[in-house]
Amino acid sequence: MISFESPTNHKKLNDWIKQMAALCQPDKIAWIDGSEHQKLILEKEALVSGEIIQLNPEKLPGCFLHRSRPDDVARTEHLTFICTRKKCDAGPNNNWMSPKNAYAKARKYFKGAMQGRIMYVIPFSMGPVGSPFSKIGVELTDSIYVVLNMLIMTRVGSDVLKQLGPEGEFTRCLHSKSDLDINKRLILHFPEDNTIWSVGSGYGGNVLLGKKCMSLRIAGYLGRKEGWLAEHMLIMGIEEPNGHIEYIAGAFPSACGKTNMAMLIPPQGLQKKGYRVWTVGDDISWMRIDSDGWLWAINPEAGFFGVAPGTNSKSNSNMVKTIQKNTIYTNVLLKPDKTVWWEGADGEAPQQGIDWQGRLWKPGMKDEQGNAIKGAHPNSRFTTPIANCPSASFRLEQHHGVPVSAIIFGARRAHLAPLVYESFNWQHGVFVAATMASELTAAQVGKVGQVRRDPMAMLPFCGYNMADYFRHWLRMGKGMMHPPRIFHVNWFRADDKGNFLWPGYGENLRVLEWILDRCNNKVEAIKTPIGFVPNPLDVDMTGLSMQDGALEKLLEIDRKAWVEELKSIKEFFKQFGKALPKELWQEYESLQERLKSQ
Ligand code: GTP
Ligand code: SPV
Ligand code: MN
Repeated sequence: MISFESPTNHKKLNDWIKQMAALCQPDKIAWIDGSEHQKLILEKEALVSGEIIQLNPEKLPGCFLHRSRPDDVARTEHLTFICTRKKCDAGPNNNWMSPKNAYAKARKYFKGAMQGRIMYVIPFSMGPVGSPFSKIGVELTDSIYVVLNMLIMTRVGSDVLKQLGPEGEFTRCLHSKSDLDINKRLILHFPEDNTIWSVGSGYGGNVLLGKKCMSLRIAGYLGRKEGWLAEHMLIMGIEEPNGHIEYIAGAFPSACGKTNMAMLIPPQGLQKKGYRVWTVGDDISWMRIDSDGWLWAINPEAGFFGVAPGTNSKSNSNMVKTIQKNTIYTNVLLKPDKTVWWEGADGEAPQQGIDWQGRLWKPGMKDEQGNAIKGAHPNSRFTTPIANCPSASFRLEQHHGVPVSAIIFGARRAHLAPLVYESFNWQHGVFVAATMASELTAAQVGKVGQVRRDPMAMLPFCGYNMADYFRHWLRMGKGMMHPPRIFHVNWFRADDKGNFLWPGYGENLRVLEWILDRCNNKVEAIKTPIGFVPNPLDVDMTGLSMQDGALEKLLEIDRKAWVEELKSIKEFFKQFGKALPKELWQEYESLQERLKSQ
């Protein structure tokens, strides 16, 4: 058996590491201490092994490029499992395996998988170390890429072990890239054991186990037990000129605009109003009811793992500034000057470069089917510290988080969903969120563009039965004196030719302004069968020219299409059987009534 020196006297942790090492058989065990010194050594090793490529040190200091396997570029939802003793506890929307079978199957893949490799031990905290919101995890991995990413995305190192003490609770996260074989890939969650096993992948959401696996699937399970929420949400603050800041949390499915909104830059036309936007988080929000009766939120992460394509100085100049240093780029195009490029980056496409698969690339190249070959993968990403971001909130390290005034659910839908509407109350808001649907993007393996129901943007991330999750949401609403108001937005409504009707990005502030006015009872709204929509005159359009009637079109409710939508909502609800809270059927019937009668 491999022996190792441990910096902690946490017996359970040390025993677990011993067991996992006996299974994976690494040559060596190395503890990650979070120091700059150790990070530099790891970077050197990864450069030598070719796992990362050094980028131009003058133009992009501390930045690296990594290429993953072509079949390992997005989360593989069909290989992701919730392993509870009872199948019904995973619910109809999760893949399920019994813990016994899952451990047995994965054990075969893990066996000896780390031979000739080092097993890195990463103690990490999701949330500021020591905050009552925070949770500790320990990830064991044979990938330096994972270590380097975790150093950016989470708080790693010795102070985490100190916080953990000799007996503290932690999530056991085991990862091996093994031979990166998609046929031997599994992402397994054991909520009843506070354990995650991931094997056969090297891609972000599959392997940075503090992110979706722990902070949503496992944390969601814990949150239900302990009375809090773990959500796929950005958190942003909007500061008025008088210095007052209001916080909004927003759930959008993957690659539907959370990162962009979290660091939005006010559009020209609204600039004289003097708003400033502060970024708390772009992907995950943990929320608790405080003694003041408000919902408070923290971002458990310390970095952004953002979508590269489409990121430019116009769409997101804060992010462009953020990713100039200490950033890991994954699956983007490498330019001859050792900088990077992607579709929708600033400037022209380079004359040539090395594409995300490591092949020579020139603009205009086509594949056998005649489709343009992309320089960067559509789900190429960057990993970068939040601290780099010019709009990073000063409340980031506060153990208390921020109070949430409004929760926004956003979907990508060419039709149906209007630009914005407000729910009538919390229960109706939970119905709106539970029935949201969105088009698939490149962030999932699957058919891009297809509409699927994605409740709370959590379909792939809910670690237990979604019917129980809806019930938990309903119960949370009852526990608050000042529940946030719930809204739905859609930046992606399109005309018949498929062109977006709304300019989006910074211009979205116009909608957020209306949302905050609603929260502060400053503006009336129009009651429709689906909720309150703005009177078009109440959306400040200063400096934004749109075609006559475009805003009206964006806010239009197509009653017939909504009646159609009811059918698919019914189908969706029916799969939960008796487990679905009756309040949601009540809301369904009320909506049906309103669509008929008004
Ligand atoms: P994950 O990291 O996968 O959870 O995604 P995300 O929700 O943070 O998505 P992100 O902000 O990275 O946006 C993904 C894509 O949506 C990018 O291509 C953006 O350019 C595009 N996008 C973001 N905001 C808007 C918008 O307001 N309008 C339009 N049309 N596109 C947008
Ligand atoms: C998402 O897909 O929602 C992401 C990227 O934020 S990943 O970490 O891969 O889940
Ligand atoms: Mn996400």
